[in-house]
Amino acid sequence: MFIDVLTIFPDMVELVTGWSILKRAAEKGIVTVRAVNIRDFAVDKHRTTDDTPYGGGPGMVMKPEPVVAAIDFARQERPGRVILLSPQGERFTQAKARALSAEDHLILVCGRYEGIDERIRAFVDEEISIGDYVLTGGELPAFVVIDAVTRLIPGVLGNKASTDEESFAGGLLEYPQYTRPPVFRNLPVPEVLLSGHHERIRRWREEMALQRTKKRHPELYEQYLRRRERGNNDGS
Ligand code: 4GX
Repeated sequence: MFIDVLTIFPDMVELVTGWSILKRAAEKGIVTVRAVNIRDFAVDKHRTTDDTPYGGGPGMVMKPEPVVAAIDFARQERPGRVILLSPQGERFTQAKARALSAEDHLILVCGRYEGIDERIRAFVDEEISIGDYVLTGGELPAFVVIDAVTRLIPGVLGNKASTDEESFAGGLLEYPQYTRPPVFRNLPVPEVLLSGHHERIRRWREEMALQRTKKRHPELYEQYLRRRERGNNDGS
């Protein structure tokens, strides 16, 4: 997969390309992340990427020409899916991450300032929000998308089992996990996990995952029960 990150802060992209898992994926040729500096596509003397809003009001607006020229550049070698990160987008979910992991080329557009010129949206395929809070730019949301999507690409993580058993993939939150020591600051590991009785362990984990999902994420719990009735337990 080829991922372009369109941003006025290209140095931030090292945050995702520098860490070990994506670095290894890049070396293996599975995922390539490229920073595209929107400022390089500004044509005026001062290379401006923002301007004051028509109609007045506070804050600055991202100008359309540099952003759309950067999108054209990203698309020139291979077609790609253009995604704008914004609080107005559709909520990012594990199902969306799974769908995007099948794409060949993602073009992630990171806005700054108070917003973008509305006409940029005519050049965007979809708009994604990572949650209902306001950030200073789309870079961190883009990195969240890159992290969730790339770990689903075969060969990026060492071990496939660890991707599908985790939260959400199976439709439930994770069961509690423990490692050594058997007692830590007076807190013991549940006896069943030390028993070596695999069927009891499996049932305990299932029960804990159900209880925890019901308590912490009732909406996900109801969805899980409905899917189980339909005879589907892979989270889809
Ligand atoms: N999930 N932000 C984007 C600037 C902006 C505004 C409008 C495009 C259109 C966010 C989020 C988020 C803040 C990133 C505003 N760009 N993005 N930025 N939450 O809060 O995705």
